[in-house]
Amino acid sequence: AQQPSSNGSVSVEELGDIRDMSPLVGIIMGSDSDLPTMRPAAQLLEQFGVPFELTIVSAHRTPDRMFEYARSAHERGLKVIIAGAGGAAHLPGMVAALTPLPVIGVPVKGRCLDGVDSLHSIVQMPRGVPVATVAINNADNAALLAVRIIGASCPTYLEAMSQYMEDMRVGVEKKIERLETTGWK
Ligand code: RP5
Repeated sequence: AQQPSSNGSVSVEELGDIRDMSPLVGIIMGSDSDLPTMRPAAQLLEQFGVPFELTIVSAHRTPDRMFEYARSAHERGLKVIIAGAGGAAHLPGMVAALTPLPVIGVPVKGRCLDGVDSLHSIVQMPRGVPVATVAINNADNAALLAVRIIGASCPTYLEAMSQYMEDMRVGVEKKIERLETTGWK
């Protein structure tokens, strides 16, 4: 498969099998119980032709693995890390403290407190250590943000994002049209 070039000469369709490309995005999560919430991020990256890797890294249960993952991430060629966690959700913040890469945090709704605990744990970072936090359980937006970040230096993905936005606009227009013909029933 070809790597996307910075002059945008390769379209997403021409990229080939993303499994043959080195991952640009790392999707990590604190537990396998986060997987159903985080899977849409992987699906969207696949749709955009962005090579990614996905694994479990827990700030509390596997701290050494977290250090190793975060410290080696940029040397391994990753450009963005998406980190999902629930409850005392320290994973995104700790990873952001260990890597110069942009980190996107996904607050995962747990069994109690409706995910507000996760949201607050992830969003309330101290000045100097940013985590771009998306809405509770919104792994889709984490992936879309990752595509935009990578797209800033890779026109192939920027064009794919513009197309995605256009498709979304057309989808809403069609819904409005349908509802107008049925008298909003
Ligand atoms: C966090 O604790 C994980 O990110 C998960 O959301 C939460 C609960 O984990 P399990 O007890 O389900 O493994 O570390």
